Amino acid sequence: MTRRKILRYPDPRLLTVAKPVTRIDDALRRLIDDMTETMYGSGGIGLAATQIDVHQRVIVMDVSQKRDQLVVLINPVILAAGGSASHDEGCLSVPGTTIRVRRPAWIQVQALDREGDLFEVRADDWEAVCIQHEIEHLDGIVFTDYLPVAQQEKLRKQLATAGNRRR
Ligand code: GNR
Ligand code: NI
Repeated sequence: MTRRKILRYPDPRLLTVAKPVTRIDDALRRLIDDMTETMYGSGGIGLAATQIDVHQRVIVMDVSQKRDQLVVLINPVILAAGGSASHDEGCLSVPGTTIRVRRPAWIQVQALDREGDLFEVRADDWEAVCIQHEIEHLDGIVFTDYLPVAQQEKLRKQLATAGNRRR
């Protein structure tokens, strides 16, 4: 397993729309292992393949306290959603920034697991927040899109210099 570099906003590669996975093979499972190591290694509760510059519809997440409940979602689809809730969200691609985002409070999701078997899960709380946040990454959306354009512009400038310093 290898920890991969996470793309930082405003990297234009974060705007790429990921393609559905068509083969679940060893190469894909290696990608999943790398994403898992990258997520745990950086302390995130989720990671979309987009964030490591791989534009396939793959998500890993673990919202458990003990960090021992890994969930892999391949080609995830939201079948139903309801309610409404706001949470302060963070993003590994936008370090040091939290944004309050209002989203459906629960979702019913269908996806393939790492063996290629279809499963469904009803998610709420942080799990629902995380899955929606990750699916947006797969669609080329970053949560900064929820900010007014003037604030997006300001943040882009701040992070462009902060990011360069860290590299
Ligand atoms: O680690 C993460 N924490 C988080 C907190 C609140 C809402 C969403 C998230 S996802 C984020 C990891 C990440 O950037 N995934 O794309
Ligand atoms: Ni994110």
